[in-house]
Amino acid sequence: MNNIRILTSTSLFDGHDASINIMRRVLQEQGVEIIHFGHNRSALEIVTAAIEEDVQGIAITSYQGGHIEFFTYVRKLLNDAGYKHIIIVGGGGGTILPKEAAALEKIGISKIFLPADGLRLGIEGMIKEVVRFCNYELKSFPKNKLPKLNFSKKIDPRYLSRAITLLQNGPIKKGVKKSKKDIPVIGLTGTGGAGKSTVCDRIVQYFLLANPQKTIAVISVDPTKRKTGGALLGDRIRMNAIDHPNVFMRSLATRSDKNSIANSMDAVIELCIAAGFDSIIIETAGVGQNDATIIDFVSIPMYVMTPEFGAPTQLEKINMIDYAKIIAINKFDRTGGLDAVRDVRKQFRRSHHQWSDEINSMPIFGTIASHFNDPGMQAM
Ligand code: B12
Repeated sequence: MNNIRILTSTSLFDGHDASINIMRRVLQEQGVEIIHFGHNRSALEIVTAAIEEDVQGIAITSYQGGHIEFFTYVRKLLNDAGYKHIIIVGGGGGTILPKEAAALEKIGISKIFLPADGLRLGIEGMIKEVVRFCNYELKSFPKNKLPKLNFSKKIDPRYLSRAITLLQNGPIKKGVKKSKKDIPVIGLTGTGGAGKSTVCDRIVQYFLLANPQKTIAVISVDPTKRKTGGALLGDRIRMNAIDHPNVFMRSLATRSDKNSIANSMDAVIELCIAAGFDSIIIETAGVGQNDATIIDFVSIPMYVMTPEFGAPTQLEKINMIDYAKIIAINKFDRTGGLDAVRDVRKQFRRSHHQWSDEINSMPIFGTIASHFNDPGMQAM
């Protein structure tokens, strides 16, 4: 089987996400990398994400009644951008009539799954059919042959996203040219669930406010499941600021259960620099006390943690405290937030040997990234 990546979402104005959540879990069990986009997403958002993520397929559920217009518009936007190859499948239970499903299949939607298909095939059977549709290899685009991009992106994401795919799927090429350009590369790492993606989203938001002309690439890594080979690439769902012409975002699976970064990380960074981005953020998969892999790839290592790290002695074991240039104690409003900031500042001062510096001058910030205008995030 090829490395299959599928974007899953519900349609615009549709909160019925139970069905797509079931389907994406079964897809992941079949070894597929899922970029889950949640619910209530516009056709343009879905198409932009599908192009940046370079997926083979998109699975959409639509229960809101506008399925003919919605699926048709997604197909049109993809075709206009040169992405006729992306498979679209969907479902919407009894809200989509068999004759409407047939009409959609005529305009290039590969399959609309009706309740009758569920009865005939079962969920696993339907998912096997989706995997069969999407099991094809992505090859490099003929040079400069794509149609003009019909939506605004300062840097055309299409060649870059395909180059990243080829890097991840092929043998790792050491030959990606090292750039001489020196741009800030932020490495965001930290424990799973600490809120790295939300912190990342805020950094992008503030970056765009402070540098309206500058571009930024965000590469988010999530773990590949050892048991199935599938992955839930769920960071995109947390990112609101990326819906912007100056931002490119790509989710990557580790493709190994031993790493917190993707197999092709350094080459992906070089590709983003060569594409002309002014800055890059790499977000790793969740890490434990030991993992500081990211520091070899970035110029500004950042660590995101929560106040629940246990006794202060636990801090002495965390490798990233020795290397981080900035630390966010996120979800700072939880019990023990202030104590956590003090303890981490002390540990930071010890491990960086900054004995003569004022404890409050350590770059440790209590943040609540999910809050609008959070003073901790702004200070950071
Ligand atoms: C569960 C449900 C809800 C839950 C949603 C929970 C959630 N988080 O998803 C709640 C209670 C919140 C809800 C709310 C509403 N709902 Co509602 N809801 C349903 C219900 C009962 C089931 C939908 C469902 O998830 N089915 C489970 C899936 C797995 O099965 P299925 O739909 O039969 O799909 C089959 C195939 O199509 C296929 N399939 C489906 N999708 C996909 C995708 C892929 C990739 C594949 C391979 C296969 C596949 O798999 C199934 C196998 O047989 C339907 C009625 C019904 N009985 O279908 C109404 C229904 C969809 N809801 C309806 C409405 C009106 C609403 C509300 C607007 C009500 C209101 N006034 O507030 C709100 C809107 C909420 C919102 N924000 O969008 C209407 C829509 C009418 C329309 N479009 O004309 C329906 C049809 C009920 C009705 N008869 O009036 N709803």
